Amino acid sequence: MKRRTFIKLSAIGAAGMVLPLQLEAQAAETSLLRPSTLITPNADFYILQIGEPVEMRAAHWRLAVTGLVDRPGMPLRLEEITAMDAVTTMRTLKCIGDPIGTEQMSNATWRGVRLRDVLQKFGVTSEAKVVVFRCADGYHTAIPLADAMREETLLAYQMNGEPLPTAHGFPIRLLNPGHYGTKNPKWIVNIQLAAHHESYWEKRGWDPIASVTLATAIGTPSEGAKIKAGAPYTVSGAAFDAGNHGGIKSVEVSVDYGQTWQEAEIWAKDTPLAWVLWKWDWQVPEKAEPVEIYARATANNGLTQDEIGIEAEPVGATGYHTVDAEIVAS
Ligand SMILES: Nc1nc2c(c(=O)[nH]1)N[C@H]1C(S)=C(S)[C@@H](COP(=O)(O)O)O[C@H]1N2
Ligand SMILES: [Mo]
Repeated sequence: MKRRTFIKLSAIGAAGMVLPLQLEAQAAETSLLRPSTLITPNADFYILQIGEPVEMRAAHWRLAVTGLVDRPGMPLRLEEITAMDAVTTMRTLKCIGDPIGTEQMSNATWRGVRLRDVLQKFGVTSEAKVVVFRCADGYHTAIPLADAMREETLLAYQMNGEPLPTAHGFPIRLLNPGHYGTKNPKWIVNIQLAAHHESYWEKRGWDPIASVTLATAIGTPSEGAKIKAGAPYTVSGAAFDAGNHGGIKSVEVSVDYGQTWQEAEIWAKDTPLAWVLWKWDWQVPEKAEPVEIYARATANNGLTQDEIGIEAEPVGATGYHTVDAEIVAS
């Protein structure tokens, strides 16, 4: 895992070495919020796809818009798309396959055009019900026409001020608000209006809707961390609902198995389509003992995360994130 800064020390066998190393790691970790920035740098943004990334050359790339359209036309060149009205906005992407609390969630500022502006150039017929995206790596996925027509649904060509990196779909990817990564295809080469389509991951049992659920991930401490007794410690992380429940209202932390909850401070936020970052300053008790840290989010529509979770497959994981840590004598 590329962004893990701390190597877990539990594997170290020589008893004499363990203590000093653990304390060093704990001291450093105390000052580190994870995620530490609202915007994930491109080099740290998670990457996920069915095969190898595809290197496409802008000069050769074309976007064909086909199927149930009123005015079939020439495929679009990249310059034609970048010449259109642009939108710059923050968006978090998250993988549907993630267990609660993992790192396949990142946030960037993207620039692109509204998908509906592109579709309207070709005219959508009344028989069209879905928009199918075919990608250069063989991936394909469809979204309902109503989602495609949302003002926030974008074809992005820039990420954090740079041309979309190859790994993230150069030259063009979809940003589909409210939906997991599966519905945000990269390396798009064809957009097809259709009556029906069975997408790559649906054929393999995953949810065709892929709507993001309310969730929180604890970034610090990480699993197995040693926390110094009697000292201040900052628990921190990210929460996200992709706007599906009105955005994140609050995040709470529990260090007593969910009996009592403390409100965390939301210290970074932007649009509901981006994650919020939160932290809670804990005065760690004197007693050395194992501790489980829980975090849960409440959305603006009043929904609070449930303790009982479900596995990621097929609709995305739910439940609190819990981290097992240990309070150690200082
Ligand atoms: N062309 C293509 N697009 C794709 C995929 C893929 O395999 N091929 N995987 C999807 C999945 S499952 C996720 S989680 C996101 C990840 O986007 P990222 O790699 O930019 O973080 O890409 C989505 N778009
Ligand atoms: Mo994913």
